[in-house]
Amino acid sequence: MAATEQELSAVFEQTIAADQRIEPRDWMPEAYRRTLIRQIAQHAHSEIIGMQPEGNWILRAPSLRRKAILLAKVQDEAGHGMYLYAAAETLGVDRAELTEKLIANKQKYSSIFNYPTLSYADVGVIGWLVDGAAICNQVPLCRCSYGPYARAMIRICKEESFHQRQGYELLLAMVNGTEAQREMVQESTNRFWWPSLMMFGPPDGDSPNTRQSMAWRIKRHTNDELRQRFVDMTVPQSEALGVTLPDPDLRWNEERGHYDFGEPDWDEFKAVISGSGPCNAQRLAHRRRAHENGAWVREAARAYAEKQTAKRTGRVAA
Ligand code: BYC
Repeated sequence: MAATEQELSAVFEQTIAADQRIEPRDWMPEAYRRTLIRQIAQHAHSEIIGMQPEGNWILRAPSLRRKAILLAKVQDEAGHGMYLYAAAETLGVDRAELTEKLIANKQKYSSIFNYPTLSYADVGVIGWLVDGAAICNQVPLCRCSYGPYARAMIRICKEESFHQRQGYELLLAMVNGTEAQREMVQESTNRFWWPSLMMFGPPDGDSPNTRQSMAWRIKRHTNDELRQRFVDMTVPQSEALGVTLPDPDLRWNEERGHYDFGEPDWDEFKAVISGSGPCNAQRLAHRRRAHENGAWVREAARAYAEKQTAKRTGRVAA
């Protein structure tokens, strides 16, 4: 006799409570599937759109070495997008459908990529702060309850650590260079600090998804917990670089054993995630153009796959 929905739901809850993984063939509540598709799609889109701000500097990298490093990093982001679209596909969606939703502005991507990259120091600061924030947020996702997402995150996190270090190494070179280079690093840090804090999402009190995602062990920490962890980790790094973080309220709180810090501008955050950030229109237009220009590649790949299948099965391709 087939199990009832109640029995299937009990097995699901037990699996979560025992800290085991839910796999694609397992029964799962529709809302769990929908939440994962939303988060993984948003994450995949972020990796793909995230190629644009840094890609902007590949042709203007100051040396062959810097160009090779930046090329490798941007290529890694494309790879991360691919692993994540593959993880989303295990939930019964198609990556073509997700891309259509992205370019139709129906699915989100990380707010951080709607800010411009105005100087080469931004490449270092993105590695240091943006990839640093990404690591803080993503390491706990390696223990997410959904198997394919958790496994994709393990590899992604290893590569993100390299990205963070390349950013920090670039900044170390710049702060040990000329006064103009040090100023570039400070100016870039001033622009990216607050948007980096916003990457963790709204404050817990305004986060509609956190409670349920924590109960399902998709998220392991709240947005505010991870933001605090990021600040605590980053302040000593800023001191080592000799860079000031643009927050007059930032100070060590002996009692809490954490840094206190100011409130990001949540109105700015809301504007950016609802499409009115400095680069939203530009990022989506670029992605749309790349999708249209790539139509012939998808067509060729499809024709090739059909030919291979026809060869294997002895049928002639239509
Ligand atoms: N930007 O209830 P909440 C990278 C949305 S890629 C835009 O807290 P949740 C990298 C949220 O989707 C980094 N939207 O949501 C790549 C929700 O909207 P909907 C990407 C945001 O899901 C290239 C609403 O606000 N990382 O590192 O529980 C180069 C309410 O929020 C943002 C990931 O995607 C935001 N910052 O928590 C370099 C990590 N924050 O869908 C680096 C995976 C919130 O209800 N994602 N929203 O309309 C997560 O961990 C979680 O989804 C979040 C948000 C913590 C981001």
